[in-house]
Amino acid sequence: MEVQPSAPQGAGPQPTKHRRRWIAALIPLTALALSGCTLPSFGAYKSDTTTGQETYRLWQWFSVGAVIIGTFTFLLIVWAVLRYRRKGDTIPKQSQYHIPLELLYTIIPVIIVGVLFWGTVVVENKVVAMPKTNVKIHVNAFKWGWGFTYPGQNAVVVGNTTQEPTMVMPVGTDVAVTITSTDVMHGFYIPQFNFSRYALPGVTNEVTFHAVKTGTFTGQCSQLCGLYHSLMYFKVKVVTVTQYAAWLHSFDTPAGKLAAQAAQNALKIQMSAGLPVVSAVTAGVN
Ligand SMILES: [Cu+2]
Repeated sequence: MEVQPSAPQGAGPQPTKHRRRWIAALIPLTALALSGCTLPSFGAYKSDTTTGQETYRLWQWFSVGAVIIGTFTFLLIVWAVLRYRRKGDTIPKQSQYHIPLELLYTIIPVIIVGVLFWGTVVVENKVVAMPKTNVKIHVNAFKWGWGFTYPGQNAVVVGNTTQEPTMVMPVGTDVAVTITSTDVMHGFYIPQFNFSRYALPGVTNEVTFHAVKTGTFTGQCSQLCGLYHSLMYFKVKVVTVTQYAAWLHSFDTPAGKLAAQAAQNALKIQMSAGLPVVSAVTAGVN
């Protein structure tokens, strides 16, 4: 490889001090832009349920607050670094017992924490509210799958590691969901609902979903529960109220009842097997 003789000192154009500063400022900004800061979602799902959207808005406000406070702190650090960067400079004037300043930097963070706390409490209260409704779904997790039953109805949906079950629910309606587990801790997680809740043995967790649009969403177990945890997927299908009624009625026909019974039996076998059962039945029109 041919080695180019280096240019004599001072021959080429030297970057000005000004330009060097610009380059130094652009490096962190480029890193910030390239690191994928998605706006205005800040990386969260907008969500398709009313409470999920509340959570999303809370996340947005928290993120905006974090950006403002982070920028302010960053600028203060940069200012201090540049202002006192020269070696040999004497230590800047030290302010001790500056009461107004000390009060300011104590009170402002307390107010910030108070606002974050207040916003969280307001949204959490909405998320855990259980308005009265006739539409109910019971979710049961087990090693390694999900069973969805509809109290007062014949509908049963069961799935396992090789066959994702689909939880069908109506749009624009409060749907009361109870969550349990047969064996160990699982996590009932629907990313696009901004929702996750433990499925616990011996404990019944409750939540109400109010979906704002129809569609099919992916759900999965969010707790490392054992060997086939990574295969514990399910689907959530939000349909119109009419489609939901028709789907429920499909289990009331003799054929539907048989399918539901088969699904119930499959559910029992799966729960007692503790191993993935390939031949599980997913009943109903999914
Ligand atoms: Cu699990």
